Amino acid sequence: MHHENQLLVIAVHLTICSFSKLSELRTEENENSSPSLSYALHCPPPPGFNELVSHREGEETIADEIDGNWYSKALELIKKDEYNITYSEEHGAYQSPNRVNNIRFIYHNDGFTAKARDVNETEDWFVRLKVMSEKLKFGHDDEINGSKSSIAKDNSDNIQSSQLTVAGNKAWTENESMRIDYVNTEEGMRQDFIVKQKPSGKGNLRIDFTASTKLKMNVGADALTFSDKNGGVKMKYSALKVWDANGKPLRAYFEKNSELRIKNYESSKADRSFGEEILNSEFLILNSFSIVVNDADAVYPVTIDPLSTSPAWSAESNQASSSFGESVSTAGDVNGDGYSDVIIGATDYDNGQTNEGSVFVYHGSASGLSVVADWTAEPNQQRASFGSSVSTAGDVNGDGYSDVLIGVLNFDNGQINEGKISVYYGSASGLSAVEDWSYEGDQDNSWLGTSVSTAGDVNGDGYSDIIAGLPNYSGGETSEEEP
Ligand SMILES: [Ca+2]
Ligand SMILES: [Ca+2]
Ligand SMILES: [Ca+2]
Ligand SMILES: [Ca+2]
Repeated sequence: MHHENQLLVIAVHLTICSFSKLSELRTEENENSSPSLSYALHCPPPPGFNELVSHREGEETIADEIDGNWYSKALELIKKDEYNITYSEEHGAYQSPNRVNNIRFIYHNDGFTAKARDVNETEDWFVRLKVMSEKLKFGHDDEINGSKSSIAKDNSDNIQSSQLTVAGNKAWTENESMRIDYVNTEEGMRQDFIVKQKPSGKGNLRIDFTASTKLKMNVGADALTFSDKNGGVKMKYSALKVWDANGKPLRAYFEKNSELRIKNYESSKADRSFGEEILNSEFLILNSFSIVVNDADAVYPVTIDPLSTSPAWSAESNQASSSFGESVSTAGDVNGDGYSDVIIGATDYDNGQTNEGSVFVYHGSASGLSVVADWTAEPNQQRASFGSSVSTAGDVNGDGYSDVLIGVLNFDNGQINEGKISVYYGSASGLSAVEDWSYEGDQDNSWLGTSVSTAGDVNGDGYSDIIAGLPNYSGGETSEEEP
């Protein structure tokens, strides 16, 4: 099999169906010397799928039955949902990507870690921001400088032991003295400290923090910036706004306390899982700083509200936020209610893994399509490009419910960027939570799943077949699995 312009055909066994190998076909229209791979799923014939829409590179066609208004609304919601804070089993922490700022925030009870959303050779930094000391330490200047123990006593219930609660793009943690709110939006990640009661003593209200990082922390009155050795600002902790219970603005500023360099720092296991391993030759800098608030005439509670952003990235941010590399198709009728459903692939969607991709299915109804997805799936593999192509599969298992095909262009499982196609079966309640059938490229850079579609009945045996593009397949025998 050394001819480049072949349509490679493989018969794959699927337990509930029967199979036979399809004959090899030559395709005239195969441009770019790109063979395609066709998988035959020999199943009972699908109910008719004339409504197939395929969205290929260079084509912006959306089927007539997929309303353009609905589509743009659904995409807007997908983009917004990416800012949600979700628990990552893999990393054992809550996290949220922030595409516009190219930051991933990891949430802890006592603060957060910011790092590049897309970690690579040039974007590999982190800042771990923490409310200082074993106990939440805040109070007035004179107490900080005088008897520190009295402040600790005021806050016996420390913030580190309180639970982080998460809803959508918000998270919060709270004890008797303070509440910390997090809100992740395109604007940046906002962290609000709500100090419930006025600490005893005189002088300014002061909250102490540490910032551990390899970056250089620069302290200005109204901003902290963290920059690399070339002076490029990676993260900015700024837009410090403070107000009291009546909404009255209070004067506040950042103040640097000390800087401690730690050589041969070993990061914790949890930190390492986020790629925060620090080379032995490098220093970890433990910066200490305070937010100081003039609360002389303030009515408590007082809210302290800094914003975390990355100014360096903002030029490209709009572009970065505008595209996931979407693919869209009718999904057939995956829940058998008589209404056509729609499938959208967001190839670069980030839900814990950079550009893993995600797929969203929307059930049709008498009142049309909801912009809230009824079904989603994701690969939990960095840069897998799940949803690189999406399509109805017809009804490959003959149960009367439409099934869907999902291409996973850059999927790795033994081979790098081998790609995969996945099939999820429909049911009365919609698509399965986990894939029911899949096939891998099994060759480095074969990128199986560039395109997927139902082929109808290619060999006339009465069963629905699948075609999956395999742009870079090369070499001898195709792998064949036969019953
Ligand atoms: Ca339906
Ligand atoms: Ca994920
Ligand atoms: Ca089915
Ligand atoms: Ca493989």
